[in-house]
Amino acid sequence: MAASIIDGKTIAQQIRGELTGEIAQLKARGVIPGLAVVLVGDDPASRSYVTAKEKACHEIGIYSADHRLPAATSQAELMALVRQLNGDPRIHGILVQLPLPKGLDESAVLLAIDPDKDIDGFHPINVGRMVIGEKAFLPCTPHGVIQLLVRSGIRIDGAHVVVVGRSNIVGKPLANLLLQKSPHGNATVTICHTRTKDIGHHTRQADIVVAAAGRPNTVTADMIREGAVVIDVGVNRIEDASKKQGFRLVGDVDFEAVRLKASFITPVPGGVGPMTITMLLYNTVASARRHHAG
Ligand code: L34
Repeated sequence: MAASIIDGKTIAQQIRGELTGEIAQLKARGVIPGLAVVLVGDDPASRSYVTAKEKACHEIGIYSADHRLPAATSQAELMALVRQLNGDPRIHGILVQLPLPKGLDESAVLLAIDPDKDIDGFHPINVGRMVIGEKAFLPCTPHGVIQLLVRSGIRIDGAHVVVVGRSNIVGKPLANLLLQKSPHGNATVTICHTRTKDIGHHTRQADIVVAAAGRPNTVTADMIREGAVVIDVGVNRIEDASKKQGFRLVGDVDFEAVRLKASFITPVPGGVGPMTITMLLYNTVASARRHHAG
């Protein structure tokens, strides 16, 4: 079987279209959703993601406040900025792009963000709320993966999903969302990681495989059951002198071989990446609405 390609750009565009109406309603009440974007240091990939996020805000009518700080920024300076943004009424969402440069304490920064402005869903309060199934900001990449599945007509309820990767940003929260007792959950979830003995043994049982390991070729064709759904969260830069930027992007999945066996597969680029950005817009709009409820 040759897989259908799940087009993340098209689905992202569809959701952005839905948000446009909500933003118009907020604006009619004098509310402009506002996102503060904080980037510390000059990691090229982070810089490109942050730029794409700001552009997406601009296109849809979300106010974005750009804060680009040098890698030498101190913990105290960064904490002071977060506190200032916590108190800024124009700002409904605070995004501190990860990873932070060495020497900065990531968890202290995430803890300093007002949970009601934590549109990444990384504050322990929101992580905890998500785990027990309470209303919370859902982390953007996991939420984007779920939307890709749901909007492609792929049934999560009752499916066996194998998540490869256990990061705090993707693997752990995604596994949690998938097993929630909810219409977009109810999956049987297995999590594999670097210490798993035989990852293929697990992935071959899966109806849906999510690759979120951060390493090219982590999921190869021999690891996939015929007809399985494969979601590739990886975004890896591979040196390539034939490209004008000097690199090309690959995911964690051996795409060309796996697409011949899977029923659905996401490409890289153009799969999960655009959804991550879209769910950030979604959370920012939701936060603006909550801040101005009633
Ligand atoms: N705080 N840090 C915070 N929140 C996040 O949600 C993220 N993440 C991850 C890294 N750090 C973060 C992102 O924004 C990963 N990530 C992200 C966002 C966008 C894209 C990829 C990763 C993306 O747009 N990918 C495009 C290709 C981009 C390119 O050309 O370089 C794609 O089509 O996959």
